[in-house]
Amino acid sequence: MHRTRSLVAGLLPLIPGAAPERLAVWLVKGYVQNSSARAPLAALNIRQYSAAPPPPTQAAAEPFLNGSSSVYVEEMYNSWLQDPKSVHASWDSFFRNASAGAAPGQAYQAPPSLAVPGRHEIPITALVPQMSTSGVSTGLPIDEKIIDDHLAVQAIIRSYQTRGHHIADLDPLGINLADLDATIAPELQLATYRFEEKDMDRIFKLPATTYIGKPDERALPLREILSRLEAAYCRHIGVEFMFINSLEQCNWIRKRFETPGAMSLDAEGKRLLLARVTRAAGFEAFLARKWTSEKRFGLEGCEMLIPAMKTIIDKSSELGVESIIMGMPHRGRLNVLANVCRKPLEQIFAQFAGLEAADDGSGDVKYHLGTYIERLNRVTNKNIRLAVVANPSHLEAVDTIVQGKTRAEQFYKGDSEGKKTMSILLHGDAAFSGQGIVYETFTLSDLPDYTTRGTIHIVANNQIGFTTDPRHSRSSPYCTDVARVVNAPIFHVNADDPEAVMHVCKVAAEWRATFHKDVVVDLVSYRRGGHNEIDEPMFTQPLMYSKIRKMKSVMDKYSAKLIEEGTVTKEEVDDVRNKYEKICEEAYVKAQKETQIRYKDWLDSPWSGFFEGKNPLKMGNTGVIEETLKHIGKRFSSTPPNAAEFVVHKGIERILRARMEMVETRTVDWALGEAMAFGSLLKEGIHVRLSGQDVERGTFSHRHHVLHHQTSDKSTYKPLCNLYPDQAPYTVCNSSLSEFGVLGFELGYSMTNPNALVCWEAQFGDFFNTAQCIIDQFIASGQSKWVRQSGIVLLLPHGMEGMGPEHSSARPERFLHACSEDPETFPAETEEFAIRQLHDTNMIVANCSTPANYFHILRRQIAMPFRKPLIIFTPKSLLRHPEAKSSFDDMVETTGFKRVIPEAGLAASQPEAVQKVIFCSGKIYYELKKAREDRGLDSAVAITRIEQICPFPFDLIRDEINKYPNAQLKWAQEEHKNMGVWSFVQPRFHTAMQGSSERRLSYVGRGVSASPATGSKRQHLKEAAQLLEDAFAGL
Ligand SMILES: Cc1ncc(C[n+]2csc(CCOP(=O)(O)OP(=O)(O)O)c2C)c(N)n1
Ligand SMILES: [Mg+2]
Repeated sequence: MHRTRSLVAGLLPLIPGAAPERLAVWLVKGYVQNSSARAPLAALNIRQYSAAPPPPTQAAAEPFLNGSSSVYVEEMYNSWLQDPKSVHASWDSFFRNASAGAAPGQAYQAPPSLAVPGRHEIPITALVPQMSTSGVSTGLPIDEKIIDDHLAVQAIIRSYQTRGHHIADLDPLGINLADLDATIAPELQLATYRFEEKDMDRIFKLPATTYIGKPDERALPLREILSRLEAAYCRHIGVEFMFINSLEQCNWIRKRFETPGAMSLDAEGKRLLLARVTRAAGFEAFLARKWTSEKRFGLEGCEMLIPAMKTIIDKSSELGVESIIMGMPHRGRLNVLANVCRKPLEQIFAQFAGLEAADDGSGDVKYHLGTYIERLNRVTNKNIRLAVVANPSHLEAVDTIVQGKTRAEQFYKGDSEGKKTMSILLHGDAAFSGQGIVYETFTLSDLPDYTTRGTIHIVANNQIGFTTDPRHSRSSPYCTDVARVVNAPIFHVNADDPEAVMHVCKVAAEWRATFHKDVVVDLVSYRRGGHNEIDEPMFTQPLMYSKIRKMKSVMDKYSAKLIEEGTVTKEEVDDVRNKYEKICEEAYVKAQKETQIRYKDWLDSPWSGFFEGKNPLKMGNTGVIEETLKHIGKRFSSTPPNAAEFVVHKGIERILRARMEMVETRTVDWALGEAMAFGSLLKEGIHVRLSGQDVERGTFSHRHHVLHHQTSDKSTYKPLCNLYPDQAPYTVCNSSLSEFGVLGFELGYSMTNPNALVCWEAQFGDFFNTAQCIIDQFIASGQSKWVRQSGIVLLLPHGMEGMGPEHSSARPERFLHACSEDPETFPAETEEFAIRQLHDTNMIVANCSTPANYFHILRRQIAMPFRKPLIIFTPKSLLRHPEAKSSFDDMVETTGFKRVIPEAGLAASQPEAVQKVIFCSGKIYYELKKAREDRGLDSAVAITRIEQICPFPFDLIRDEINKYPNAQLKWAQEEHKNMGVWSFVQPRFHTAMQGSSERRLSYVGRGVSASPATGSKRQHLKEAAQLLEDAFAGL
């Protein structure tokens, strides 16, 4: 392994290869030929450099002969030989002088420069040793090798910066390679450059692209250059940054790793560091002793995670951050809560006691719970708020939730640059490279409405994922490569070198504060035990674990080092350790007195003041005064105030006119109803955020919340932002093409402020299932597991309209299956029936058939005294259906959301005569209604719509059934029988009928199917017609 670094030790003699003829060879030849009479070649003596600074000389190589100019010069020279006039006069003069025997440096005289030489700029003349300083013409030729060698040194410096991390000593075990690659890049190999041992003491000018020189050093011996590059890039830190396409940022990083002494830590810093490692190790040791076989996903082998996080927090706090939101997986989580957040130890220990919970809900395992703590940062003496967001087992799923929550906090605090609130995301090595959501998280990191202005990522890289080796778990060299996509610098560090870890963490925090971009710290470490405390790692990694068993802990190694260098005494080390153990023991005793655990103590997003003083069963009004509807309607239908300059698309003008006509006739369609819901909330000071793919226009081109100037780029107008001067802000944002990431983001956003309506819309409802994890793990079960509420709204376009298997159904059955309502229990009928149902459910699922009802249900999200996720199946064809319109009468003050819209036509006036009641939900209503009319069955058939599917309106359905004592009861749906709402409503109808065996609800609609919809339009129409036939059959 003949690497350049071997030169430092001067061990490897070089066999110089034949130097290819390049780099202004002509010039050397010319000089030799023409100057031999006046100065012997030997006088050049270019190979006899010494470590001493070269004597100043003016007889120098030409300063412009650097870099890649040699080929150019050669070409120019050849041209000049043929015709001296073919080149510029200055070149002509130069070549004449050179040919006439002018000395190097004399052939061309640059015009005097007014600029002071840069820090690294020294005249190249200073680097050519032993040349005459006297007179104009020494007659010596410039030596090609001087130039070549300087270029080679520049290349070496660049190679270290670019590729040095590949050969850094990153693995504490010394058996793996953090980049999974044992080869050494040619540019880091000695053979690539033509230096010999004796070149080691030659002096080379330092280019402006390096900071290895001290302030007064503009040139260094090669040996020192290599040694400093080694120290900066190839010891325990591997810096990956040269892919960043900003010179400023690259220089910023170079400076922080190359500057001599940059990584040194003072004695106080070392003692603090040791104390932190001691606590991290002490915590795990204490748990291991007290609960030997309990799963805790210990941090042993990567204890440096704790001081790393603390350093980032200290530094960020120093730089002005007041709130940090963190997301992390299982590994070391308890330690983070104890030692980073300083959650009371007795609360953590009580989790091991198997106590009953004092609050409702099913709870979660201890290494998933969140926390929120406000405390004094002792290093900076400033207050800091720390939140660890609760998460499921699903690795990395919490990432964008943390980002959304962070973004929301920044937004509500007016922290538009992210100076006060930031996020830290922790990752395991296998999960970071394996989970696609990580990529989605990075992709959001710089989008205007999603950026958190820089996240610090820390990878607890123990070089294993459960039982799988990295070489089987990723195809990229490093587990962190995904971060390169956003030009985030990546600092790999050997986690057994605490001081190196400190350095990269400080730099990471400074980076984030300076550039507000993501950065990654890769803590290359190991896992001392199995995947968890009861797992046997020797089954699968015998050699790795034989080595691990022999490893001393980082705490032992570091304390020994500090004792040896005299920074601390053994007594001090023991003292810190014993004191922490005593703290743990005392907390243990306290924990044993606890009789219950309280999940509320583990809440990551407390909504202080939101619940206090509220009647949990009192709903606010959702209707609004007509004046408000009118005002919003008009504004929403108007062109921008500067309409004369703002060119609106003709089609939009038509849409706006149609909207205005509706307002004038006191009517709303879907888009207007939605705008009125949003607008009225904005008027009440409620921030509304609508996010998702193409939501600004709306997938079906019905919304148009952002108008685009047709002749001026990026000039837009948002009517809903211009309703009232004192309204709340309205955010409408097209997202990246992600569901998992963006839905998670919006859920996190909704966790921050209960007084905001946060909506995520899927392009077509079906696509929600790529975000299934967010629905299952957070939306459906979040409150039950973590006593945490969210009022997020999911808008899922749904409806069978012949668009094929994937653009038809938003799969209502999937959501209903996850609803926690008991199908067999008719809730107690009190005055608060409806709101108590809402209070008790885990989610609300609705399919509204009128704009008014859509308006009310959106507003109800805020009118409720608590928060629940709302899933709404939204229409496609109904957006423009002439009948799917509502009157202001259904939206004014006295009105509200209708859980059920009963039959209101002819059939309702003579209910005894009704032969059939068809219950349905959503757009099928309009088709059934038309078919009934076509068949002249208006008085024979009642059609009743269920608008809120869950919680199920048991009371209203019972009343509706009882109203038609002689009618058959049908459920009609357009989704296939094994899909849609049928299997949810069937047992509930039975319960609503209170077990009556005389009446039975039967199904009308498509049969079962594996695919949600046919791909054939013809088949679709056939099925739709058949459905209507079946619905009215027998009458
Ligand atoms: C999405 C997901 N898939 C699978 C698992 C099961 N699982 C739990 S931990 C683990 C290994 C994780 O390895 P790594 O990310 O390196 O973290 P480590 O446990 O090594 O700290 C796996 C596969 C999971 N929790 N989440
Ligand atoms: Mg791992």
